[in-house]
Amino acid sequence: MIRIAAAALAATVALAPLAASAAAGDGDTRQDRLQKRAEMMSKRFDKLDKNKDGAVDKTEMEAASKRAFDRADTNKDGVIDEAEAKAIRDRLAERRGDRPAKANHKDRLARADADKDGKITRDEFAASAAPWLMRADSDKDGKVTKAELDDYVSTLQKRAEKADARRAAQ
Ligand SMILES: [Ca+2]
Ligand SMILES: [Ca+2]
Ligand SMILES: [Ca+2]
Repeated sequence: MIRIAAAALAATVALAPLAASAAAGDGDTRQDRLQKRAEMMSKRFDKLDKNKDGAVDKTEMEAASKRAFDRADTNKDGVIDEAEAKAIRDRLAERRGDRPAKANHKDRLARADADKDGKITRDEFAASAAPWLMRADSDKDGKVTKAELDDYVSTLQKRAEKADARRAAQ
């Protein structure tokens, strides 16, 4: 049981942005959702930065993705199938302590399955799990510093403010 929980948690690490978006209620504004996402990203960042040098590099991201994949692939056949994906979703839902996985949540895992064969390969998983952070790599040096993450979040925040203002004006 402990092992299962650890596996699900590892999957949660790799799929953090999913959890953050799924945790937000429907009535939240974009800013509310973003705030939750920002907190999640910051926690994620600290976990990913294994050598504690204040930056998350590609190696650290790939290592985290690999660990998460290995744990999610419980039958060790090299792909995350529907049942294993469901286990991730159920665990995320359980962790949030509310209703079963929402549709958007499901869609994101489904989106990782690039060739739509119902199975997520290691490559597909790596491609879907890590890049959320790389978007923050503004100087494109292959690693994301905390400052870059903060900048990225404030850019998203400004965008969300505009979107909320637009929505309020309608
Ligand atoms: Ca690091
Ligand atoms: Ca499998
Ligand atoms: Ca950088």
